[in-house]
Amino acid sequence: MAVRSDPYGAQTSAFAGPTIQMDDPAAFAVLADENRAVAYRVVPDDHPFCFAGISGIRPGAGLYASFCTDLVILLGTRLNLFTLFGDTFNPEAKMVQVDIEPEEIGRNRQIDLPVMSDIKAFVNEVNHIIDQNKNAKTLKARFSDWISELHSEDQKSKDTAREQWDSDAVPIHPMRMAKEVNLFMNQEDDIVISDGGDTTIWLGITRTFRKAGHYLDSGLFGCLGGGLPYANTAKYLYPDKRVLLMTGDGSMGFNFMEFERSVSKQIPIVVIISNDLGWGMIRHSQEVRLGHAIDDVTELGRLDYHKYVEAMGGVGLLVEKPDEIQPALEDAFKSGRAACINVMTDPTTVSPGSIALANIGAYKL
Ligand SMILES: Cc1ncc(C[n+]2csc(CCOP(=O)(O)OP(=O)(O)O)c2C)c(N)n1
Ligand SMILES: [Mg+2]
Repeated sequence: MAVRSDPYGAQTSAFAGPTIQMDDPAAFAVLADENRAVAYRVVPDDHPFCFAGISGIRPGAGLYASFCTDLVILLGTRLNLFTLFGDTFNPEAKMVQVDIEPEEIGRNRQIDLPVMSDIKAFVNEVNHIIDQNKNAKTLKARFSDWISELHSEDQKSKDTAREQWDSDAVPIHPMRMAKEVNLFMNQEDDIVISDGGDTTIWLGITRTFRKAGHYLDSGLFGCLGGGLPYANTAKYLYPDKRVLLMTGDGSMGFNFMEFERSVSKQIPIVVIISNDLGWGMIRHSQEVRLGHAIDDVTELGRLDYHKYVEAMGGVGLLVEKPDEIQPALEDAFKSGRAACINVMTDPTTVSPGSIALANIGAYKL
């Protein structure tokens, strides 16, 4: 059995109350979603039944579970690009779709059991029935082999990715950078925002999501440039929470002057830039699809973003080696001022998102 909970289940009341209780009674394997745009995360990544994203690029057992499962329960989610419109699920699997909006049910794939409901009410009811029938133990036992199988796939997949997370390379591997950010931003209330192409992929496949509403990125439609305004707004609204934006250098350029607002309004956000000298995701997908990049339009060159921020009155830091990342984050947050950490990352590392973009035919040959 695989249950998928989704941030795009905007109809749920995930923000309004406690997260869905899935821990005890039901032997659900919960596949969290890759589409974190509005970050309605309802099941934390460190939940024992959460096996990471299902789009196939996040290390974990999500995709494996999607292929093997015989039952999929979609909770307030849409079958969109990230699941190839439902094709990543076992074609033989029975599909249950729970949604508060009836017109959402049955898009892109035939549904065996449609349920019109708020997903929180639905899951509470399921748990209630399991409690009433006292069959939590039986269910747990029945699915324990499946859960162990998923745990072992999860481990295997993460072991394969470890080389990139642990890379000591200079220029820095952006996945190592994402790992350092993830380690540092380890409090449940930390707000982490992502902007950029490959940068968002590296962070998205690394971040441990702990609480609904605490991770934001540009989501399915991928409109870049919102990161800095998101960060300012988040810190303005929640001054007691740590707010960090990890962004690509290109995306930083869209709204760079918003940094002046962070400084003059005394909004102490920390922005960490993966500076790969260009529009990485575009460059890489061109390389994969066309065999070469169109340099004229994908190269930005080396810009000293940290110095520009200093000139506006903020804190600027330059990082060129992986072990400098943690101290820089420490200094940036300690400063209590708006800060920019300019991290020089490897322009040649190609994210799985760039490969996917090349393969979905974004370029005509
Ligand atoms: C507003 C907007 N313009 C253009 C794009 C197309 N686009 C997707 S990824 C990307 C490259 C982003 O470069 P950068 O922010 O430096 O991140 P990197 O891929 O290098 O990590 C671009 C231009 C977009 N998604 N949104
Ligand atoms: Mg870039």
